[in-house]
Amino acid sequence: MQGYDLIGDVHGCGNTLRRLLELMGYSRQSGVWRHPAGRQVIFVGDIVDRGPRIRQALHDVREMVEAGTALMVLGNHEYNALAYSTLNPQGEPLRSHSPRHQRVIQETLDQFDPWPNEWQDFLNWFMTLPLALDLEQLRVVHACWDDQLMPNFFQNYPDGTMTEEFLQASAIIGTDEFRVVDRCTRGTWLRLPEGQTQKSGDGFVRDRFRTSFWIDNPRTWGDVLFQPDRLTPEIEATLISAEDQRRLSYYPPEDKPLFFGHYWCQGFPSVIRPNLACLDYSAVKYGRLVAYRFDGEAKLDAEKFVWVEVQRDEYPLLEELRAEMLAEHIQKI
Ligand SMILES: [Mn+2]
Repeated sequence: MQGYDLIGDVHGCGNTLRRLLELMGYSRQSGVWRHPAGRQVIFVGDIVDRGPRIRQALHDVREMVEAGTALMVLGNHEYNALAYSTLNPQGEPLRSHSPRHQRVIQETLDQFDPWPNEWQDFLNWFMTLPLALDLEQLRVVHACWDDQLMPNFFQNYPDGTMTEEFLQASAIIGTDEFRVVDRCTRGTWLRLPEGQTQKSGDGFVRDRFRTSFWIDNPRTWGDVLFQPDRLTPEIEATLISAEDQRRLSYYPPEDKPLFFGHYWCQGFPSVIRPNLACLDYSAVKYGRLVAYRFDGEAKLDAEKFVWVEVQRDEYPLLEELRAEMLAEHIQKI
């Protein structure tokens, strides 16, 4: 056991990712980032969308995975890209091309515009990545590990990856495949009262809120709320109904350490519970790109987080970025 370095949502912060790898002692040798002691990175997903260097980040991550210096699980953004780009038997995309969905993926599509074949190749590669990892000493998933769903899923899909049929079925609400993808990549959530919506910090209007999956006997919605935006005090005081209870999930304190991303945490990284750590600290919103350096401990320790702050250099002027891409493009031809 050489140790694992678990890295949170990158979202196209490609230079920041390189700074984090360097900070942890990784260096790039013949195109692949490696650790001298053979440590492995595990990415919790969401490499794509939002940030300025999606393509660079994807190349770095994929080269590591293919060389065996990293593992990765799918994030909701990679899953959404697959569903957006895959047609059902009726010839419609599994994820509709609505303005809202378009807005989420546009940055990725724009950055790959000069390299359409390459993007298709990355989509094919996403299909080879698992929805979750159940390793000897730890578990990894993008958003939520559900004890009710995962044993059955791994029994049917031992390597945790989707098949074409699974992907098709996962786009239909109510199927087992939908439930697994929804839990693993989006986590648990509850719907706001009929007709109510909330505008989140990222500018999207939502009719639901994200919930935690580790509170012992939660009583109110406020007890399980887990997202940067609070609800109104009245809504937070809503009692959890039996129906809500069915939609929530609980990860027991005696289970293996679980690492995940997804939740736009803010501030300095901390351990949620001795067997739970979220690694998403909003890198792409000028937050921190966070890693946890795991060495097999049964109790996670806040001292083992490392991070880099996302700096302005991750965001050059658009023209500079275009010039950079053009130069690289010319180099290739
Ligand atoms: Mn994310």
